[in-house]
Order: sequence, then C-alpha cells, then structure tokens
Amino acid sequence: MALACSGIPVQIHEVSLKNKPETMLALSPKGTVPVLHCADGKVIEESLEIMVWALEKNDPENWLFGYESDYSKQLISANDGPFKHWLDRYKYFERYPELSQNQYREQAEQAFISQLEAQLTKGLFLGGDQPFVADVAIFPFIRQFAAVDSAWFEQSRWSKTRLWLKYWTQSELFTKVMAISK
Ligand SMILES: N[C@@H](CCC(=O)N[C@@H](CS)C(=O)NCC(=O)O)C(=O)O
Repeated sequence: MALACSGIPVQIHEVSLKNKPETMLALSPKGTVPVLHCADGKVIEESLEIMVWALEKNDPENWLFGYESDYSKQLISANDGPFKHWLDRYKYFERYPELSQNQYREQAEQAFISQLEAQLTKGLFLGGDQPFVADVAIFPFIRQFAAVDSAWFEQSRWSKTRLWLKYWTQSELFTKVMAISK
C-alpha cells in the first residue's frame, strides 16, 4: 500500500515460502518476504523499511507525519513484538497446547487491542484524525486477528477498532493492491 500510495512502479514476484527461489535468497539470505530490489541495486528486506523508503521518495498522503515519534515507534513495536506473538498462537493454537485458543485471544487483546481501542476512541486513526504510516503497518495484523473468528470479532467490545479496520479494508487503495497481488 505504501508503494502504491507513493506511485513508485514495482514489479511483484509472488514466491512460495515452501520453495523460495534462489534469486530471492541470493538477494536476501534471511529468506523473509517482502524483499525490495531497487533499481540502483539496493536491497530492503524489512516491510516497514520498504514503506518508509517509498514514502520518503513521495508521500502524497503525508503518511510519514508523526512517524519518528516515540508513540509511533512504541505502537509498531508492540504490534510486531507482543501482539504478533499472541496472534500467532491464537491462529495456530493447535501447535501451542499450553493455553486455550480463547486464552491466546485474551492475551492478544490485553497486549494490544485494548491500546488500539483506547487510541481510536480519541480519533479515527492511530495518530488522530489523519491516517499515518502506523495505521497502514498495523491494520493487516488486526485483519488477521479479526479473521480468526469473525463472528466473535463482530460482536466484541472493540467497536472503534472494528470501524477502523473496516475503513482500511474497504479503502480504494487496499482494494487496488489486493487485486494487483492476485
Ligand atoms: N519483520 C519482517 C517479517 C517478515 C516475515 O517474517 N515474513 C514472513 C511472511 S509474512 C516470512 O517471510 N516468513 C518466512 C518463512 O515462512 O519461511 C518484515 O516485516 O518484513
């Protein structure tokens, strides 16, 4: 979405994580996606860095506003760290029999969803009334969280988070990039 928003043309190569192409591993031995191979040969192998790289070149929606703040960093690291940890267990609870699926969900709610909800009660987006890069970096993970049990999510107490998620998943940009990547 950040690449599309910035208008930078990219070629997308979908890869199978079970059979990673040699060309990808040669560029980025750590073997995770996404990997961006820039025209000047530079390789960027962290999604957030790809977003910032693109937006630093062209940021028509001003998504980088507030990005350097401690709040923004805390939010993104809470997503990438504790929330992702509990989300994986909530999604794949069969692999982690120590707790029940509901207990994993509760951990994810406590670790992060409650913070998002409090924030989204103050403004429509995580940074206030305008979207910024953290909204775009985080919502795909909340989409995954919601999709584990959408009937539960729809009736949960997280009404502001639900609205915010709907905004992003129904946005023109998301619809466009999902169609491109199919
Ligand atoms: N912090 C990295 C995480 C990348 C990541 O872990 N991607 C997953 C897919 S969503 C992956 O490539 N996993 C490697 C594998 O499953 O072998 C980023 O944001 O780019």
